Amino acid sequence: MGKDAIKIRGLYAFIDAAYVGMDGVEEAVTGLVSGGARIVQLRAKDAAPRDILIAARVIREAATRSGALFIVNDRADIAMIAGADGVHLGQDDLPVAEARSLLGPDRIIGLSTHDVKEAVEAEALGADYISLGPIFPTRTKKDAQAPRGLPLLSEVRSAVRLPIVAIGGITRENMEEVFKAGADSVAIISGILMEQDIKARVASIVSIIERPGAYQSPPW
Ligand code: 3NM
Repeated sequence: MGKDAIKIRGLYAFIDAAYVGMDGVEEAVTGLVSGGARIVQLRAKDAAPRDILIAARVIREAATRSGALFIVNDRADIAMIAGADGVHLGQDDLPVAEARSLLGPDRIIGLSTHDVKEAVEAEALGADYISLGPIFPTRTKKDAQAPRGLPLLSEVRSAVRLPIVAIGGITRENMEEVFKAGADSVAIISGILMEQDIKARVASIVSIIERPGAYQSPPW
């Protein structure tokens, strides 16, 4: 397991080019990390690889300055070249084993899952964490599957030991029930990036998550 996988908890924030544009990457990462985000993923589904690399280098610098983890979506090659802390793979991206042979034992590999079977497989394949979604309806992912709901999250919680990042339609207002259903981390894209003041929204989310006694250490 990548040595930093243990840090996959709390807010999992995104720099999604569909919301901020490739020109807005620097401002977005500054807002996220200055608001207190400890994990940032670059998601740029429609951008050219060389533009993704440029953005990744900008984020790498900002994340290093603030001590945040930096994960690249889909592209293990760009994650390596930019010196990211890890990659997040979809079910149709490079297999975990091949990504692991590129990234080595210490970098983090996350895998998107949508049901118990995929979650259990992800653990067997050596992923460091899984995402599970969409929990609620989302407009951010064009090809998102049907919403899974919180009962499935609890089922997956009982089936795997890996950190679970719940994703899809999560907001500051509903995240508490998502943690209670078993998530270690909540991924929030539109619920942060559509806000006028990204930094303030992140700070408000982080202050709720880190409120003393709000979330007990999970038993798993
Ligand atoms: N993956 P928002 S849902 C990127 O189900 C992504 O695997 C999903 O965006 C999955 O927070 C999703 O704006 C979009 O709903 C999440």
